[in-house]
Amino acid sequence: MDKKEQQLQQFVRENKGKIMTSNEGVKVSNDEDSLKAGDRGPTLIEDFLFREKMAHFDRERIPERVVHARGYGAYGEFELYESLEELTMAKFLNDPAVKTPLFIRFSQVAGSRGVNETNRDVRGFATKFYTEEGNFDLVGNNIPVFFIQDSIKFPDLIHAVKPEPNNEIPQGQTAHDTFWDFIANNQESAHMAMWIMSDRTIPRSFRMMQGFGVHAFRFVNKHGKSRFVKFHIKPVLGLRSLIWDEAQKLGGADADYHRRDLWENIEHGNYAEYELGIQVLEESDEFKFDFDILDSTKLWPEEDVPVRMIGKITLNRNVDNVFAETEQVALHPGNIVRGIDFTNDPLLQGRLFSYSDTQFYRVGTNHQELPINRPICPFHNNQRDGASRYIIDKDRIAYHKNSLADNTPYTVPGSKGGFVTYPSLVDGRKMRETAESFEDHFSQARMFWNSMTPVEKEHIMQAFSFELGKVQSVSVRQQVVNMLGHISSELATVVATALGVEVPKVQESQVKKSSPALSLFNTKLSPKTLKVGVILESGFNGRETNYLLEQWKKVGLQPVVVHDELGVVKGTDGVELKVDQSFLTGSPLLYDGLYIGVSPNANENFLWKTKAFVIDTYNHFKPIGASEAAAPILESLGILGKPGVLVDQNPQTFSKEFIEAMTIQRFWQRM
Ligand code: HDE
Repeated sequence: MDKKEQQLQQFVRENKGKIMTSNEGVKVSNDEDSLKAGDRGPTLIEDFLFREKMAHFDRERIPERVVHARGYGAYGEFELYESLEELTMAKFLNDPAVKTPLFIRFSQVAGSRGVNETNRDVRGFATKFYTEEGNFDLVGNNIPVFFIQDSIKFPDLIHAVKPEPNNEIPQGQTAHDTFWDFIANNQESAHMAMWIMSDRTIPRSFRMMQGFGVHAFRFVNKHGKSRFVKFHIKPVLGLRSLIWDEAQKLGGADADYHRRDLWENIEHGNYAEYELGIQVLEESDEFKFDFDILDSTKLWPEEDVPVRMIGKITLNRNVDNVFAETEQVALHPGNIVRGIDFTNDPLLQGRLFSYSDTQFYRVGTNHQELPINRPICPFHNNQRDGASRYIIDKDRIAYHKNSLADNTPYTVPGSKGGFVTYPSLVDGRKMRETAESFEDHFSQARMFWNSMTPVEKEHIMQAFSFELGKVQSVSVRQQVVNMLGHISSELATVVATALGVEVPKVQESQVKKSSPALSLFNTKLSPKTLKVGVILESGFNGRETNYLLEQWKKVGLQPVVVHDELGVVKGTDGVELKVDQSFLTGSPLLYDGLYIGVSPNANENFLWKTKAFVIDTYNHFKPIGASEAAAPILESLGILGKPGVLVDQNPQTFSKEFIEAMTIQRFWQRM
């Protein structure tokens, strides 16, 4: 048990097998009838048990986060590969022997707490490291850049993306007028607009997406030397995304798709693993780039500033109570520890105010005392009182400086571990202006476009055409397309044609550079934890199917047996398999690939449903495997021999080929 878990255990309560009492400790004899005057009479206000229960219920909800309302979290740990002493004093980055407990909350930005989880949206990727020197929160996203450059515009951006105020439509979607009106009229969003129209915003799993700290931070070492740093988190399973048609339909098949994926995999011991990486820039290199390194609408290309992997993150424990832990967790980019510091990035500076301010309002004055938020190191100061104060400070002295308590709690200088702000030079007139170096909005958007494979480009063009096709204002459509013209004429032309607006006559960016690291298709993939729907009819080939399932499980694939009824399905050779999902409770959307052990002689209804599953899987470019007996079914659908469609003529070779096909996952040649 790590230190955080030990701390949490003090607050965990189990109610099973216990006597029911009120919160004041009075034993309850009846929790079904309120106290009434006669058995048909009115309820009496004297009923303190009723009043307590109902009044508490009435206050069960706290205000949801104004953004990132829907989220899901888990605990884990961070292990450092080697000491980073030369870069930072942060103790958790100095000693590879120390395992740092952490909590990560993944989230969606736009929707309310109940929104469908596969909507196109940026995902929050927010980590609280419980270090020995206090909490360090890396509150990032799954995209390395942001819409705006100055945080004063954040309320405007969010007003534009949220459901429109007159009819509260649409929920958790960017496909509406006000959002695209904002983008067209705030062109620093151009780069981010490209990212959000890519498949990054419809990830396959929280376990298969990247995280980015976005801003430039600082590392400061014990000699007081500072360097700029950006944080990256890369998933061990590689990057995978859904496709748009799947994402939309999954909203109906399983609105909890992502939390279920994370929760189930952690429950099954398939821990989510990532590597933490850093890009480091010497202070002397601050002005060596053709963009401003403090501008959060720009990334530092990995080919120019390599990402150094510094440690491993493992998520290995689900929460006990989503409200107490995931809903009450108070993440804040201002939570830093010695050895890490802020930069002047104007987007970061505004966030430093917003997060603690929102936590004070949302969770309360003493939110830092809650079990999920407490640091694992001792904490003492002269802050006192406030709503729902939990700690009982028994000292008489609550001021600094004092003589009555020997001037304690005492402060400590930097040399003894006290936090000391890096003394960066600040010199300038007060003004409300954007730096000239922040003014190029299209070069990196173009670089992103150049870095995409043809399939990714196709998806981006479709996404723009879909989203803008939902926009009612022709003028807004035209304005966005005009903006796209600065990025790529090809993109603007395709989208303009789809929308029936004019092809813009603007000069496209001349940037030729591309950054291969930006493509979703350049990561090493693993078949681990992918799901295979296995449709079996009664009398399926028992020995062969058992063999295949075993081989697949060995590499970490997760077969899901599908039949027309739940219970068990009986095959030859005395093999009986538990049915995990029926045609009714399952869906081809929920599997990453399909295997059919069904013969053309199966009853018509069964065949019909099998075919429906095959067609969907095929249309989503996913692998399809079939027993030899099932081959005629594929033939009748005209897909036999197509890419990623495999027939089992020899179980040994077939099982391997199917695993390879699952690893590849999408057979775009079918497009
Ligand atoms: Fe946030 N953001 N944000 N944001 N953000 C919040 O804080 C804000 C920004 C991010 O799982 C809020 O606790 C401003 C960038 C995540 O609990 C709020 C600006 C990035 C989460 C807030 C930004 C993020 C939030 C709402 C403009 C990526 C969820 C509730 C500068 C680097 C954290 C809350 C969780 C949440 C403000 C922009 C990531 C209102 C003012 C850039 C992952 O304080």
